[in-house]
Amino acid sequence: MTDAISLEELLKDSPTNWGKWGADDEVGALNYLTKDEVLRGIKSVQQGEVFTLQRLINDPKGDPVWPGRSPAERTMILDESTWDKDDAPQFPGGLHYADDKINAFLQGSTQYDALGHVWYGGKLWNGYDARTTIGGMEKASVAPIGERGVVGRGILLDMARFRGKETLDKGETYTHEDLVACAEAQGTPIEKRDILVIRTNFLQQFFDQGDSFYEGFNEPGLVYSPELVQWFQDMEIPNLVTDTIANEVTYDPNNGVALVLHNALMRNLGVTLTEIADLEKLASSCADDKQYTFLYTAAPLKVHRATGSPVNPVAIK
Ligand code: UVW
Repeated sequence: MTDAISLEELLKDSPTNWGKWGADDEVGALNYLTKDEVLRGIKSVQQGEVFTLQRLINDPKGDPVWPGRSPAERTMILDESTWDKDDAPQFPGGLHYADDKINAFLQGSTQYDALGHVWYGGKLWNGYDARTTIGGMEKASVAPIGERGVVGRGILLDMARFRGKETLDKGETYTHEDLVACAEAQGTPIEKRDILVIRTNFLQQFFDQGDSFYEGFNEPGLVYSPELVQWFQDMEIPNLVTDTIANEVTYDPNNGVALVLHNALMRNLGVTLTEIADLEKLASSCADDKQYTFLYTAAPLKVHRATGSPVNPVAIK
């Protein structure tokens, strides 16, 4: 522990949406994605071009994960060699087949965080008691997000290109004002209820640097300010998607606190977080044709009481 200010103190005047969508709500700001928002997203489709935003699980080049997590392990259970053995399962007609399983952190690849994934002060999203996390998320697990699905207008904010860099640097920050300026420079302003999809290309450094990537781990990203939180609230942002492991600067340079926005945005406002997205193909296409908006669709796996789940979001331009 450091002597950094506590999240409770730092965020004591920060807005919350607890109770706004009812005492039982588990999907938070996704409630902003009404039918009209789905239709607004569909209106942004102009070319019929499809981009999948998930990183390969078990990438031969490595899987970037939050420190302390490990990449998925895939184990082959059945393959043709199974039938070299006398005790192989026999099926009428001579059927053979392949089966495998993975042992994976549910947040070990492109993923949705459950709204209850982080907390402080003993309370999760919507005021649920943190003890409801024990042994599995009784409240605000990822399953209700999977059940609902996420569909709306997405807007790519290519912060790396905007800053003229191949990748943002370790610990580099940007604010909501930078997002607005990036959108203006790209020629398409951010609208209320847009799903923000922010590119830093920071994980390129994981592939370039190998294990030394984790030395002094401090990802670039959005940095907390009361004005930024109010902007998310006023803009009714439902979902923040990035290509980093944890969507925000890991340690706030102003106070040293870890993952402030996970708390100010997700725990307090109910903004869903999508992490480790692969935005490279989408971003090159947007840079080529200058169309930065698209229909964004995603649904994490419905895993009972889980804190998060892998996802393969689809953007359609
Ligand atoms: C943590 O909350 C620690 O990580 P993430 O949001 O990346 O799953």
